[in-house]
Amino acid sequence: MSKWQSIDKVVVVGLGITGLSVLEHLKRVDKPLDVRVIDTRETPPGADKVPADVETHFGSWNLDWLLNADLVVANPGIALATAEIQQTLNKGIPVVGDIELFAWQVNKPVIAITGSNGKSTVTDLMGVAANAAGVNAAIGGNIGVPALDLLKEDRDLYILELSSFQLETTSSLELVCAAFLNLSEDHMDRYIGMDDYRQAKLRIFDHAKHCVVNADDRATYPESSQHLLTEFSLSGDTEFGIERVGGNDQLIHNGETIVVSSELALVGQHNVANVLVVLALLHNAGIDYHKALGAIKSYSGLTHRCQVVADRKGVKWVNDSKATNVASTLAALSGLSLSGQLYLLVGGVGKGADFSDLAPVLEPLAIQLCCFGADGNEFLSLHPSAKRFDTMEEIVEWLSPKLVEGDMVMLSPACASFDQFSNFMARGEAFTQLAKQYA
Ligand code: LK3
Repeated sequence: MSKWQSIDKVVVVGLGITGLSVLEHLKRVDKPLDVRVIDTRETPPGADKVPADVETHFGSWNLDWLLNADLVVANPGIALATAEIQQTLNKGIPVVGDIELFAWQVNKPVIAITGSNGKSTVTDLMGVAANAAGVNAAIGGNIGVPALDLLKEDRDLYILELSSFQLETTSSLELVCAAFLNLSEDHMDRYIGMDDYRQAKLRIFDHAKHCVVNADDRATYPESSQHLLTEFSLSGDTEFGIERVGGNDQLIHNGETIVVSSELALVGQHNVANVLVVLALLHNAGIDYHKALGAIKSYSGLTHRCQVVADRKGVKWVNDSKATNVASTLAALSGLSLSGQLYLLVGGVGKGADFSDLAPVLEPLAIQLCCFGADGNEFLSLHPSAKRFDTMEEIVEWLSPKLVEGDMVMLSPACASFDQFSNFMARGEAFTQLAKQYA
């Protein structure tokens, strides 16, 4: 309540499912508020679901509304550097995100996960594992359900995936433990450089009791020495680590083997790291991970993440639409073994990324690189096979008559989807439809 005492006029910027969750939450606040919504899109998603007593301004900014607000709640899709937001901040008006409102309200323990890659897998698996260990936990944030919607049900633990954008507008989130998985280039259209991006992610540790960090990636460490660190690593001697025995990774906690990688349904080294983080988070949250081992072993991963969506006539179709940056596509390619040709679909919104790290990995592969979308041209120099298309439909129409047993068609685009889709999920569903149609 106290946070709301001097707040009467709230302006929500950006609709969509997060904006709607904010509007609903503001209704539940124990005081009447004057709530308005601005979205620069003419018909933003969710426009038809705005409550009748909320005034809307769509299609452009409304500086007058912003400058007369007591609080502005900004969608993570809006850069704080936007001139209108800067003017608001300069007038001393607080600009927060939905995660900050969540922090004001929540009265149960919260765990949060950030990083450039793997955060959805860790968040989802953490939810599965906590529930298997008997904890009534819910997951949300940058994955599936907006954080504020989680508060509609009473849970004993909240597990949040947080993006750097969400962390920028969050300042009072207290966490029982937080994990920063890794840092690689992404969102260079919104940050002035890697350090700017890293600093946004490091905010996750500001009020965290335990900090889970990656000893193989020092960029994940907080800058102050005030924090309680739990380190994990795939190479060094850390509290959570691995020991290689006969080609198998033993996942170790303080010298004790917890699980062997061959027992995991998840594959790949990056997933071994993801499981280590889940074990570290469970441990730091006081949850007995032994009770969760069955669930962890059988966890087979997320939709849109290296998911086989069709397997016919010896040809596998793999949906990795969730690969929205270079490191994610590299992870999908690592350890890939196939007897035939790989048709790799890349492109979309490049976000100012440097794609050249893909070239040496593509070079030895039997590959046909199929480039599409707004920044598809950025991939043309990465492999001699590269061919330009406008859409995934065109690609699939072109390649399907060429497919032979042993081939694989994989969407792992290394880009955001906003040029042609509402999000990576819609892109993955479109690919799955094509796979089902042509496989
Ligand atoms: O960067 S994001 O957090 N996520 C995208 C990425 O590239 O990682 C996901 C890409 C995809 O799904 O293909 C992000 C960027 C822009 C967003 C814009 C938005 C909502 C959420 C976003 C998340 O709406 C813009 C509203 C503006 C109204 C003034």
